Amino acid sequence: MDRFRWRGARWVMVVALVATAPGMAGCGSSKSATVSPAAVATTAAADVHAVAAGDGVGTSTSPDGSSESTGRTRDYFIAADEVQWDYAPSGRNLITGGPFTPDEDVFVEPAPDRIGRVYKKSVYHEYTDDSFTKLKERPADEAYLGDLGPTLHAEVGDSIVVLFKNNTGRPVSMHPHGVFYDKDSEGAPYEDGTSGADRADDAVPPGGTHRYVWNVPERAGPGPMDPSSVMWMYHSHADEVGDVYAGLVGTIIVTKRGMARTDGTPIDVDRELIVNFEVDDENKSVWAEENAAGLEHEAGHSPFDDDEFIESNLMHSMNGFVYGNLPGLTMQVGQHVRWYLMSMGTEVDLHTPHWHGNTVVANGMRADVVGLLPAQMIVADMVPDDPGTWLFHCHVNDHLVAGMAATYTVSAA
Ligand SMILES: [Cu+2]
Repeated sequence: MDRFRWRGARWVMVVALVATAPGMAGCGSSKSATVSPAAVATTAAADVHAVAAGDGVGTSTSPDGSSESTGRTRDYFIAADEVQWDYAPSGRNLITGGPFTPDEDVFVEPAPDRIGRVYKKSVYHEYTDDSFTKLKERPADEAYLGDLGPTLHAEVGDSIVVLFKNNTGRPVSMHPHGVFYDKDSEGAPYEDGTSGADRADDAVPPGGTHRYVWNVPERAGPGPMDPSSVMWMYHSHADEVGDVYAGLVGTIIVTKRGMARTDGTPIDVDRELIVNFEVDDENKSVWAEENAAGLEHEAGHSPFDDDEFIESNLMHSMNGFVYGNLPGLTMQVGQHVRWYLMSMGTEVDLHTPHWHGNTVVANGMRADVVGLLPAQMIVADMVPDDPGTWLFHCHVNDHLVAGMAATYTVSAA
């Protein structure tokens, strides 16, 4: 276990060894690494600085933008915020180009006994600093992320430090997949024999803050058959089911050592796109009762006794959008596009994302459909050669007709 106890002096020593290995950058600079404007345009960039600055561990950037040494701490300021989320902000079915049909209105049309397409949700937002007073603006080319939280990037060897604030009225947490954490950074309450400070991460109370430290050893990075980066998710685990359906989900992208730009994105990828396929069961969100408050229903019954009401709250979404409302999946012919796909949910959440027009390589195999089960993640690389606006949808019939469809656009090079 010792080599995984990446704390204090031992962690610094590991970093120092890496930084001075043959072919790696030398030491000497203790100044903070800066994030280039290009980097800001492609990621929700962290405040990045070298681990153990002042201990002789430095960072440098090569002409192509790749970082030559690792061991950065990537600081993020993330809050859980309450929002009113619109699953179809255009008010139309942008796949058909027309108004919603009666069958589609089941999910999106508000009525005296139906919620419609706008729900109270909780989502992760990135802030500029620990005052949590200013949201970090999401670049226009990341608008497609929708209700997904900020994308956290890291290179193998780095640490991710999240100062988390809970601005919602419910206890929530941040539980990461894949990375290395101690018990005070797991973000999940269960009887694990811990106590005191080791439980402060489990469920951060309303108004509270917690500092999550997630290290990124080799086993959190790409394996032998993976491309230059892999994805992990993070999500709230205080009320595992209710929090995730409320919207508290985001992703972590880990790039192979030596393959990252300063902002952590892989140098061999031009465009990263992250899409979560999920039947958002708003009946099981922590806000379900509040969302249903004031609706008409049979005297003496809850609206949740009504099967048709239950059905109307199953939002077959991609990043929180239905019926083509997911915006901005854009790219150019010849670019190296990396799709990071994931799913959340329950037994209905078996999804088969399918691209029209172009193909991908996933798990080393050519495909235009890939498979996802709940909480599964898959990386698919595309070099589009066919310009146009193309359908990108779940191929499960029931999901497709319920709105799990979007388009992506390939422009000429
Ligand atoms: Cu599906």
